[in-house]
Amino acid sequence: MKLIIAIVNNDDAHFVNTGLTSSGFHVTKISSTGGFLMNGNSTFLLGVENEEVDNALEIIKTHSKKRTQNVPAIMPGTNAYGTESTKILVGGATVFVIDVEKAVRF
Ligand code: 2BA
Repeated sequence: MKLIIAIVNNDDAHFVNTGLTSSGFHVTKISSTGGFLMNGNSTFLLGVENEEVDNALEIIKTHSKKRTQNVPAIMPGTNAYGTESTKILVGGATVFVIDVEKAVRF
């Protein structure tokens, strides 16, 4: 068994959630915050059988869009933010797949 941890943009979270649950995956969705932009995002936890990992990843990939986001530019040589903004590419999803030693439900 594997634990999939998928960090997804909030705008995609509903579609990822629906895609996974309608395909029979058991999902826990946690409200989370990115450390860089400090924007809200959604972290999904899924315990899945090994042979279902690729199927789950494909669903997450399908519903997680790449997008550009405007962020304030930092003034050169200072820690201050300027009035200029710059664009960065965010997403689709950031995913980790971890071996599960044991899974129990009481
Ligand atoms: P944030 O940390 O808020 O990062 C948002 C976006 O800012 C990132 O998009 C990336 O484009 C950029 N970014 C992040 N850290 C940066 C840095 N040190 N220098 C320059 N640009 C930086 P994504 O890569 O798509 O990440 C989206 C969210 O996924 C992240 O939000 C964070 O919550 C999570 N994440 C990404 N990589 C992670 C990792 N290795 N470990 C844990 N969480 C991660």
